[in-house]
Amino acid sequence: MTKIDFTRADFPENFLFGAATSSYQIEGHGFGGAGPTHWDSFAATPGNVVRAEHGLRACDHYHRFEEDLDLIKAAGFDAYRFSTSWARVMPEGRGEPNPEGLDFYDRLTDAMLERGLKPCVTLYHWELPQPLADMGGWRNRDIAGWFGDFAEVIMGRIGDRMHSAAPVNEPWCVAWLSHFQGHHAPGLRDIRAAARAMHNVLLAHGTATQVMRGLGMQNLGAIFNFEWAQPVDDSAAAQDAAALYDAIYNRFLLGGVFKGEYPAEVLAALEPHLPEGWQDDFPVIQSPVDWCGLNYYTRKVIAPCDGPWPAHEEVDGPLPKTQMGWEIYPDGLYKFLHRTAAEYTGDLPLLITENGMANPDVLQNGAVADPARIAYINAHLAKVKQAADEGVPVAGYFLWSLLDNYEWALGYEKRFGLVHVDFESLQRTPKDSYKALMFALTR
Ligand code: IFM
Repeated sequence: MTKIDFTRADFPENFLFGAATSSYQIEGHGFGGAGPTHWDSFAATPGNVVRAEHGLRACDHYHRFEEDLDLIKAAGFDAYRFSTSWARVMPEGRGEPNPEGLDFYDRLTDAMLERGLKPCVTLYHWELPQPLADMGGWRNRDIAGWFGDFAEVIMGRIGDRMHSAAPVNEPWCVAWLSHFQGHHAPGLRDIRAAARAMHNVLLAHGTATQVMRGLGMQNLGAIFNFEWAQPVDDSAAAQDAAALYDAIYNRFLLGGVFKGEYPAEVLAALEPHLPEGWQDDFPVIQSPVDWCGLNYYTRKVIAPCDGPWPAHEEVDGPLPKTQMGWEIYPDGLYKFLHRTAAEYTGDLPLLITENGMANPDVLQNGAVADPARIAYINAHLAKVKQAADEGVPVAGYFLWSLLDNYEWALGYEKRFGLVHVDFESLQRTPKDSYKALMFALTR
């Protein structure tokens, strides 16, 4: 079995190692009185999700969370990054909370603490309550207030025991992937919807941050996803196309939170669609945070193309790929760590809040050999260490994901877990990558 090339001693003092998941992807949304979400209706619409799979049972973490936390603990992780489902806590999105939902997150929190695991919560990882989607969801500016109320309710219950909290996972996915590209719920392909969602998701982030500060919570962060934009060739047109992709994907949301401004080349197209008075929202959007989370998986090779703005497209790249078809490019993580600190966050701690790979893992004789995943983790940890050695204030690394789970529009086929899940029996089997990490972290 191949091994992890590093031990804790290779990383800065108090560096956190953790495993990450999200509510809709593992819990089983059919249990415990959760309300319908826009993912349920998106998945029920033909053509949106592979085999129209949904999250109603998922990994049944709702009933099996003790077993799952035991796995996190046994691997030697320090922390568990999980998310809270808005629709489980408030089935209508507003108003009356669901006591069963609040009790679930309360028990989950205490079960982490009993095992000595640090609870790192993300409040929203994409399952918008359907009644709020019906009112325009992320297109409606009122969502910032609705989200603030949700933050008050859920953190009023468990916030006192959180090690860290971040309002929204991957705002680019919430806004652009879901409202411009149409790949995720609500499946819109509309520049006006996308522009509004890009802004409103940051307003919601800032509003919830202020609510949590008001509750006395500390160690609050913001989590963004990043993809390195590689021009397809040396032409000026390709350089410009990649720069625009970078501005939309990597710079817009980070710039909103840490600079109080949006990149000019993106504003040129989005400004006519932004809600009136959008500039006045930056004091809320820029509510101070204590750390910045980077979710990193891959790069994209970008070429110019004909058609309306942004007039660029992703093209096939030459590097080895994961089961997602994503190129393996650890240098991108290194470059983003340096760039984020140098241009946006300064001395603020940076955490890699997601990194990992999907692999067509097969359970054979009670084991899963996944040397490709071990190699992927080694290659990325090497870049994290290099950046840390060079002075970037990187403070932690979370694997995506603990379990094989619901990979959104791609259903259950793409396996990201350190632990294999049989989606018939729901049996969990630690893969070789889990065992290799366990060896490295408990040494
Ligand atoms: O599964 C997702 C997760 O929900 C958010 N970040 C990327 C992962 C892999 O696609």
